[in-house]
Amino acid sequence: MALSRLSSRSNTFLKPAITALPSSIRRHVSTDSSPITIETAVPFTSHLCESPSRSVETSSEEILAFFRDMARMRRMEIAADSLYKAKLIRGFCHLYDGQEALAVGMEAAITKKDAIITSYRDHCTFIGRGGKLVDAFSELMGRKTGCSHGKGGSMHFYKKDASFYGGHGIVGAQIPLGCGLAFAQKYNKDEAVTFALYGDGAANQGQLFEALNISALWDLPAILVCENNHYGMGTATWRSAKSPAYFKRGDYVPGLKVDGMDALAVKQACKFAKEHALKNGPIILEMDTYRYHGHSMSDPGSTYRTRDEISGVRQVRDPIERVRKLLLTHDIATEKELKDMEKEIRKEVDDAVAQAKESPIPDASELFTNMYVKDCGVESFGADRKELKVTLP
Ligand SMILES: Cc1ncc(C[n+]2csc(CCOP(=O)(O)OP(=O)(O)O)c2C)c(N)n1
Ligand SMILES: [Mg+2]
Repeated sequence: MALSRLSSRSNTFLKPAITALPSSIRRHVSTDSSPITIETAVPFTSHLCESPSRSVETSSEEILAFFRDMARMRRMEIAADSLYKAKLIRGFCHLYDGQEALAVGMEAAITKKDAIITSYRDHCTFIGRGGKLVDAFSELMGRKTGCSHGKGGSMHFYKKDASFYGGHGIVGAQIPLGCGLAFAQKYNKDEAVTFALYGDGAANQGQLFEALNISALWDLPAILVCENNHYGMGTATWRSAKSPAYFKRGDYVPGLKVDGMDALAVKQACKFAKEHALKNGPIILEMDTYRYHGHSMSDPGSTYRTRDEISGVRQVRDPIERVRKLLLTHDIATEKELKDMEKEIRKEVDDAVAQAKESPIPDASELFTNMYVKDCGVESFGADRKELKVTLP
């Protein structure tokens, strides 16, 4: 079973291929962008294409940024958990802790001209695109200053100026939308690609195969990223998928299986996929990852998997701890420096929560705006078709 393989993995991860930091430049690393090459611990597995090199070019500056960005995402999700329990966040709320390497690794390989579209598990993707913590918390609490003006909530974050197209609640619906974005990019000769993210559960949806067909037929620059966190709600992949080799399930579409808990491997795969997609059309990236929280806030996440399984992944594969180890073994930062950074992040998150709480809730007059194209004259009725009748603005 996939998960026993995961937990038994050795933790000799991220072995350095070259240790290129002379001792004289080991401090002041946050501004050091000189190249370091790190070899990924887990090889890529490919389907109908070559594999990218396991030697990933990076820098102390980038590794430190991975640490800071992932620690910020983790802290944000923990704060969201508390706000939900305090009933300040209502409705659905799906957390991303455990999967952070995907959000940071992907961003390290692409630009804001490249589009991203994802499912309801979207908080960290928004932050990765450059979204502000305060905009995220405001949205979560339904406030006016939220990234969707408080109307979307947890599942519908957007960031138009960074080509982030949401935040979608219908499982798999973002896949054909993402392929449509890729169609527009090709049509407009943008030289950009779209990353459409979906889960292992969504991978069983028919619309994935329809979208793949037309994308492959028209060589669209679509990168379909299956975030295989091994569960769709409470259903393990071995119970839902005849073939759990999601990277191969595009049949005639090339694919790559990637250690999705390793930010550097994710970056390497996304860089490879972007070059491939611009030249040849779609590709599937299966990211082997794990979510620590339950499916959503209403799921304790411990009835269909053991606590030992969760703590095993935390101990051996945690994306933040891997980067911490890398920073320490390469003498890029000390334990104290990293702890201090985490303290600063905690304060940054607390301040953003406090600021978001100050934001007002949207006006009642906003109830019917941003729903339809303006001036269509569409009428909306209440349940009895009498009490509430309004012509949409
Ligand atoms: C069309 C549709 N069917 C069912 C649901 C209910 N539902 C919400 S999330 C989910 C599981 C999806 O799992 P996966 O694709 O693995 O994504 P993950 O939550 O693990 O990120 C289901 C069945 C839905 N939102 N939409
Ligand atoms: Mg899943």
